[in-house]
Amino acid sequence: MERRGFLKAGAAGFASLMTGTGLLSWSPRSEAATINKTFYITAGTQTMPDGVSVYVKGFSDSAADLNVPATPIICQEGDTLQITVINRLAVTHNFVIGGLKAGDPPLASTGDIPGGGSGTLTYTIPTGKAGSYLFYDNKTSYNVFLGLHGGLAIMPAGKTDQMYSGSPTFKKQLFWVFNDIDPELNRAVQQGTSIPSSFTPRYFTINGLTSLPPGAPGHGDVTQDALYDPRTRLSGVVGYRTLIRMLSAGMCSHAVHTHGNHMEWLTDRGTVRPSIWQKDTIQLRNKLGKIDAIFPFEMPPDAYPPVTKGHYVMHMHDEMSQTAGGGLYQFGAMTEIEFK
Ligand SMILES: [Cu+2]
Repeated sequence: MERRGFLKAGAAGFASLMTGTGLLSWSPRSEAATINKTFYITAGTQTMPDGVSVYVKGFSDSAADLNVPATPIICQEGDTLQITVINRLAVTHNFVIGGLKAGDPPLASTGDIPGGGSGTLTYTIPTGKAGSYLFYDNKTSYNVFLGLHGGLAIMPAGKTDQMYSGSPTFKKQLFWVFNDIDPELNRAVQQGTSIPSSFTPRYFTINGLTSLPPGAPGHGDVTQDALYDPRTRLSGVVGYRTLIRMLSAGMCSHAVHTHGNHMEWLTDRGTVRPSIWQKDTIQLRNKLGKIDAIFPFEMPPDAYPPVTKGHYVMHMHDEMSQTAGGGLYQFGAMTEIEFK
């Protein structure tokens, strides 16, 4: 058992990772800065929508928190990241920033952090690295699935509204970090038994939460319901073009689908697409897949008579990801899109 620092994630734990509206806020600087951040590796349980308690680990903001995913980091090219990770658990962990493109080695790593110890990563970001990154633990092949992951946004130097130099512009940005949970794996890690050789996902999360449809306990609670979580929900008036940085921490490939508008598909696995397709459904690949897309918040073209307000949904077209516990429908990775 990994008892040290054992916590219960819930409203309090998850609430602590919400910052303001939940959007990434960014003001560019003419000079590079050093970004100091400390994460605490903590563990505990999270209750799934069917009542099952699942063991999770996170890169948390304090020793008393359990944040899954971690609070995101935003910075710009030229900045120096100085990230200290304090391991509150008994087993060795690490912290790496994944590569920009599929197959790239990690940008940087703390190296091994023994139980009870700490490690620091210092990395000055060169020009050309603007993009969306998953930071995670790659000490084992499965630590990332337990919740040890988060998003890093690197902005092009001096830019407020482009994700790479010359990209279409946006007004707001946020992360959708997806994970797939096989409770058998989490239980094996908790109990120190052998790691299962197969992976059967039973829960699918977006920024650590699932949707809780009307009538379900927790529906509408911004700390519990992915439909309402301000870190996740798309909310804006017509013209509030929103960049969505989508990262896959999990084992499953997903088909992200938005109602209301098509998305402008900018990148796949760190590579800028040769042309920008407007798509309502985009594949997010498994095993560290990532895509960046802009939800344009245009007047929904299919509505007649024309509308400027309304509620739509992002759900995924791989049906299993919309369930919990092997079939409990609409308790999965989805969120709301609100035209205000
Ligand atoms: Cu649909």
